[in-house]
Amino acid sequence: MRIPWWQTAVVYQIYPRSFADSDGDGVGDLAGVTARLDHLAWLGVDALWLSPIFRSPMADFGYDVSDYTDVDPVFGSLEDLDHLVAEAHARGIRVVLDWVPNHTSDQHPWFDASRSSREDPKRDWYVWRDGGGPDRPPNEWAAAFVEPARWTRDPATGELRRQPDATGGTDHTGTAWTWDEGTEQWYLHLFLPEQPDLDWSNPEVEAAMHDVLRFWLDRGIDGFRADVVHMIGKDVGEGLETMPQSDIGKGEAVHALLRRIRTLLDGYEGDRMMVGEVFLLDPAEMATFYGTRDELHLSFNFAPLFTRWRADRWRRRIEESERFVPPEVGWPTWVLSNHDTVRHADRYGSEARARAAAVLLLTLRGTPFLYAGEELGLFDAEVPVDRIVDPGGRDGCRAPIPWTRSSDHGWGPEPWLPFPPAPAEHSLEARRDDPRSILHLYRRLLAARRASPALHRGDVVLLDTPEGVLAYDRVAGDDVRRVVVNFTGEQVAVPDLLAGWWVEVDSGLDGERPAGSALGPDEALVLTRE
Ligand code: TEU
Repeated sequence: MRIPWWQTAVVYQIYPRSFADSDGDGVGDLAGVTARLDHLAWLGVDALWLSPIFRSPMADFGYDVSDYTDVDPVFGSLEDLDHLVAEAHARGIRVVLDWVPNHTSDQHPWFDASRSSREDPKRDWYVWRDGGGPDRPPNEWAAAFVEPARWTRDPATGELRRQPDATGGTDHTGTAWTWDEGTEQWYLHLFLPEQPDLDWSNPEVEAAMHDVLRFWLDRGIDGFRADVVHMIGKDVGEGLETMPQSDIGKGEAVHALLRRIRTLLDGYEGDRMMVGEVFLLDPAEMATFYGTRDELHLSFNFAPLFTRWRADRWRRRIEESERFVPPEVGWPTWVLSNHDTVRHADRYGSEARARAAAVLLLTLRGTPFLYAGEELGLFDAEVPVDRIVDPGGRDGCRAPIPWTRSSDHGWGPEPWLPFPPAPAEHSLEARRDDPRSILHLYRRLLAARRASPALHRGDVVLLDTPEGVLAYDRVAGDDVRRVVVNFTGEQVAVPDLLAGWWVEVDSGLDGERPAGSALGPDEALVLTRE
C-alpha cells in the first residue's frame, strides 16, 4: 500500500519570529528560515510547519490574521515565501502553513464590514448577539489569555506542572464577548477581543476560507496546520447562548465542515495534508476528528504535553493512542513542545530527561512534531516582567534560537525576546561541535527512524517491565526495534529486556552507559536484534 508522506515524516515547527533573522531587526523572517534550511536538511527532518506568516496586527503574534493571502512585511514578501518553498523542496523538505480558521483579526476587512452596520452583507460572517444590553454578555463563555497560564515546579521531582483548569487547556477568566458601541451588539471572541470568531455555519465564510486554502495549494504548499479547528463548528444558531462552553467542538457541524475541507485537499495531487490543532485533551474526543479517514489527515494529541515524566503515565498515553487511533481510524501524532507550552526540557527539569523523551517522541507509532530548538536542548527563557509581550504569557518558549557562540548568537543587537539560558553553550555552533550533544542524538534518532520501517511505520507492542521503566517493540515484518526507557533517576537492571539486543541509539552520553544489563538514570535506548 502506498504510504502518504505525512505518515512517515518528521515535522519541524518553526516559530518564524524566533527562528532566524536575516535583516537584523530583531525579529526572525522568511529569508532567515531559507538561510537555515541546510541545518534542517542536515538534521534530517521531512517537513516544516511555519507558525502564521500572514499579514497581522500581531495582537496574538500572527494568530490574528488581517489578510490570509499575503505575507506580513515583518516576515518578508510572497516572493520570499515562494523562494523558501522552492529551496525547501529542492532539499526534499515539505512546507506546511498555519491556517487560522476560527477567528480573524479585528482589523480584517471582513470584520471591518461586519461591524460597520447590522445591515452589512458581512454582518453574519461573525457571531453577533444582543445579550442583556451593554452590561450583560449573551452567556458565561470566557476568553483565553485574560490571565497567563500558571506553572509550578514540584520540589521533589524538579518537574513543572500546569495548574489544572476547567476547560482543560486555557485559563478562562474574562468574558468572550465584546460590546460594539456603534451597532449595539456583542461579538464573540474565544481568544482576544482582537480575534473575533467567524461564523462557519455561514456558507459564504466557508467558501471564502476554501478560497484561502486553494490559493496556497495552487502555490505549491504541502499542507496546513489548522489552528483550534475543533472550534469552527460551534452551534451558532439558537442554541449558542445556552450551550456550555465545554461543549464547543463536540457537535456534528464541525465534522461536516472537515469532510468538505478533506475533499478539497484530496482533490490536489501530492497528498496535501491537514493537521488539526484539536485542543481537547480527552484522546477519545480528539480521535473523532479523524472521522472515518475522511476528516483531518492528522490530529494533534496534546495529552502528552501535560503528562508527567513517569513510565506508567506514558504507558497510558501509548495505550490510549493505540486504542483511539487504530489504523482503521487514522495515523497518530506525538508532540512534546510547541510555541504555547513550556519546553519539555524545562517541564521535565533536566537535559537527561529531554534526551530520553526525544527517544520516545521519535520511536512511537505516529507522526512526530518537533519544536525548533528542542534539538538544541533549549530551556525556556526567563523573561523579565517588563519584557513579556504575549497576552498568554507564553514568551519563554518563544525565545530566539541561539545559532552561534558569539555574543549576538547570530541575531541583531536586540532580539524581540531574551535568549534562553546559557545560549552560547546551547547554540547550534556549540552543539554541532560536540558529537555527544543532544543535537547529535536527534540526528542519530532521525537517521535510525528513516532507515527502519519498524520505526517509521511498524506496529507497537508494549512489554512488561519493572516499575519506572517503559519498553516496547516496533515491528514491520522482519524489521524489529526495541525501545527501553528508564523514567527513574536510579540505575535499573533489566537483563531480560536487553539480552539478545544491540544498542543502536543511546540517549545517554556515549560510553558512559552502564554496560550489559542495566539502564542508567533517565536513559533510553533504541535496540536492534543481535
Ligand atoms: O492555541 C490554542 C489554545 O487553546 C491556546 O490558547 C492554549 O490553550 C494556550 O496557548 C496554552 O497556554 C492556538 C495557538 O497555538 C495559539 O498560539 C493561539 O494564541 C491560539 O490558538 C489563538 O489562535
